[in-house]
Amino acid sequence: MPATPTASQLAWQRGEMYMFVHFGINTFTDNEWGNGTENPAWFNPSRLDARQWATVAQEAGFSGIIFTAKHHEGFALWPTQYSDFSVKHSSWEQGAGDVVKAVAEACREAGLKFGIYLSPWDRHEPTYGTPAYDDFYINQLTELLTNYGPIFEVWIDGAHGEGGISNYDYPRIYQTAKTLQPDVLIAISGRDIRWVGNEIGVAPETQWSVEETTWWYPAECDVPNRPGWFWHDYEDDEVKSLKDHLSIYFSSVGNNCVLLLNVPPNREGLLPEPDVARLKEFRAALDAIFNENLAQHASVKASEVRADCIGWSAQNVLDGKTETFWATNEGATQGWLEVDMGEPVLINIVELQEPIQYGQRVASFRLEAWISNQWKIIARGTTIGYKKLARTATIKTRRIRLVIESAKASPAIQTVGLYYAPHL
Ligand code: FUL
Repeated sequence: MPATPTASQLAWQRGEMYMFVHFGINTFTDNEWGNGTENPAWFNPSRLDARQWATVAQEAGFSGIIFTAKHHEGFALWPTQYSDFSVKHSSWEQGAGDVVKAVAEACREAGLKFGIYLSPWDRHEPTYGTPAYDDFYINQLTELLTNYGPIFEVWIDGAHGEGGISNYDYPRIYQTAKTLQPDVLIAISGRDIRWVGNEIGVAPETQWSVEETTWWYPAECDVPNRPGWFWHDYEDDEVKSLKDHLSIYFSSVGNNCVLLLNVPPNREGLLPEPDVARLKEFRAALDAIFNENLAQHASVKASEVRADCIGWSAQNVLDGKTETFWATNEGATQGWLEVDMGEPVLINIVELQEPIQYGQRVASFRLEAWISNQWKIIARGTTIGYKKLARTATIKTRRIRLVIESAKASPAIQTVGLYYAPHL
């Protein structure tokens, strides 16, 4: 059996974009990595409003939020019973507040998924580095996975700086998480979601969500919206540009990955205005580009159509549905699809999707356009997976052909979309 995603992995991938939220005592000390000697009283957002975070995320099209419940310095943003280094001893809400709870509730109200980042590296906890720390981490994880409703993703950072260790009891962490919440996905230092390998939002062109043929292990691109992960006032004018956002979207979501974009709340406890404004522009630009598949009324033909069952027609690639697609016969490793729009259309983006619920198959392809009475190659690519957004020169053409040159199993295509983005 080729590897296929679990139901949670599939839903996660289809969510495409999530918001990472780095917030904590570092927000008040201007650190990126705190050292664990901070005074909890310093954590004092003046008007923290997790609903504002959730509204901004939801309106920008993110499917969920992953929140730093605890970063490397060890300060817990919920009143953990296992340490005094938490919001319980902060000035905020006289120690009666719980940021994790506020974010979890705001996400639920906004229809967003809620996930947590729980740093294994803990520079405050006295047991760190001894076997007792494994219990401590499990205890905190258990609190988070028990008291805050469904958690879709636990982000277990591999960062461990000087004095940190890299080897925690990962099997136990994984077991505990899955026992408490069977649908949770464990990311980075976990088996469900892998780190793409950089923090710039650029996935290498070839992206297999399959490892060792039997293991579905899709990649996530985490990238900060500013130079740092935590808020610093001197970075208010270093927010990523719309051009950066679009380029990151194409090189992450458009390269078979999930995008995890970090937007850090400020000392008030609000997502800063420059980031909020930019996210609005980003949403508007995506809507303008992907509003309408320019091929939606085209007719589609194919090299072959799988014969063992009805319902694999080439035309399925235009119906916008995830459960219908074009399929080739068992044993095929190549094939082509031709989309005829009836009249010339201006395009510069070709969107391709495989029905990944049946695995990932295409290993190389080329795109051709009928220009000046002949087929011209307009793009070449390797993997497709959940989604490939191939950018082409701006061309006017009536017919586009996807030629699958090699595949690990008989190719199937769920979507062909044609778009034009003046911004690009
Ligand atoms: C890294 C951490 O060291 C950064 O502070 C940040 O949390 C990033 C998402 O992961 O490994």
